[in-house]
Amino acid sequence: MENILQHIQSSRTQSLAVLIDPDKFNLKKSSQFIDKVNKSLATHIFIGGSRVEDKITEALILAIKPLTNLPIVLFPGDASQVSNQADALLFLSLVSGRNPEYLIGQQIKAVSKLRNSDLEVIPTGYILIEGGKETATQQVSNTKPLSAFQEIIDTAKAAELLGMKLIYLEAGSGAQFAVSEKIIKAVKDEINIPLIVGGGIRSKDALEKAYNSGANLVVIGTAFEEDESFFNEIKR
Ligand code: 1GP
Repeated sequence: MENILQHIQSSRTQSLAVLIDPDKFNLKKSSQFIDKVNKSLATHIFIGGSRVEDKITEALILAIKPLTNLPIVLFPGDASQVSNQADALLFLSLVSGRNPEYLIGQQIKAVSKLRNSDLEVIPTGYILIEGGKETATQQVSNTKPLSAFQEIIDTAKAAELLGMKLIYLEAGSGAQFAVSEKIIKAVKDEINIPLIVGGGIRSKDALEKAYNSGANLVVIGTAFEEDESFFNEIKR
């Protein structure tokens, strides 16, 4: 069977991940929320956040797993959020930053959980890009987002050359500005691996723009958290 990375790579249609932050999600609303996800264009459910209490992530996965056939992919802010109950893990390295803890430290801490797990582990170059306001990722990782055009492109290429299998361009959750079409296009032209784009995407138009610029997968969290009627805009 095709794994999750192969599917993102080979899929002719673009993918959409609904991001659930375990810290903000009300478990009692699981079935109502997941029902809307199932009826939307979403192809994946991503789970993760910058600050999440221990064990909440696993409880969330166990609650939603019986409610959907969509793959559940961990997008963890730190090693404590790694759970064998998911289908795959974005094994993120924050390559835009210069904080060793988020380049390699948390990854080492995750190994004891991964050694005997059957999670699909997807090495991902995670690039934080200036999105108009200070985001949780920035605060927690104590790193600065990139804004220089060539540096963003070179960072993505370096991550690919290091062997990363995905690049994630992140404007930050709730960003004021999503990653620009110009940046998405330029990175897409430079790399030969799939591209994920997220942060600050709040409309169907912005979603289309990201796809048309070359995103293979778009991640949306805040727009759904703030207003579930957004699901109606992106119905199957
Ligand atoms: C954040 O890229 C994701 O890590 C999604 O961002 O919450 O702004 O949609 P939003």
